Amino acid sequence: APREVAPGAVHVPGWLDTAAQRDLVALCREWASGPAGMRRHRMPRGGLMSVRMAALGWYWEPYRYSRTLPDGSPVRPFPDLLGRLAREGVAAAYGSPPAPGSPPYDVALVNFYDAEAKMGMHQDRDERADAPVVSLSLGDTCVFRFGNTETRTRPYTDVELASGDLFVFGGPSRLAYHGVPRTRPGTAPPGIGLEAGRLNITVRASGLPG
Ligand code: MD3
Ligand code: FE
Repeated sequence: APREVAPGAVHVPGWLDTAAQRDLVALCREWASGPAGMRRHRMPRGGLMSVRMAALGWYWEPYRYSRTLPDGSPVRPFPDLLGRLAREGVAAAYGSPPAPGSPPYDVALVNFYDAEAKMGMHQDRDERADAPVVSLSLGDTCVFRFGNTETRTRPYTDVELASGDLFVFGGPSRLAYHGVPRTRPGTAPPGIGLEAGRLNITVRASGLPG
């Protein structure tokens, strides 16, 4: 059942069944192959992110979207399947799908965490649309830290995100600080084709002109 962690932030544990998780893991492998696949980005101050990222629809690097990769080659197209899943996810979390005329879901970021990877507290503010972000978790469970909109420190709430969980972040939660302080290696369920590590797919509306 959906659980509202904060206004607009809704966690739906076990939203994806094993078959759907297995299909998404296989697609992530495909999306991770090729030029925009599984890069460790360098932050503006020089540090290398421990999370590996692949981009679909738009290329993301700290902290902007672009239509092409740094070498000028095109980004992999945004899959219709992820647009459908995002709208279904919004409906499952909020009780109704996005209103007609809402900005279209057009970008997905696929994050891969090995046993050591983590993501520091940050806001997602590179999008020009206020559509909710839809997050799907696969593989190892993680500790997800959901904070406030003012600071990257307390108060925050830690939530365990397991394989198959849906999380939707909209409304007042859209600009909350959040991060992943750790994963729990060895907790991935059998039968989804991901023996070690964690994948997270976030689907977003960039609000940028097509
Ligand atoms: C709250 N990813 O890609 S997913 C990210 O698990 C990111 O890989 C984390 O933070 C991960 O930017 C957390 C949950 C999430 C995603 C986007 C959000 C929470 C969010 C955007 C706004 C507020
Ligand atoms: Fe984020």
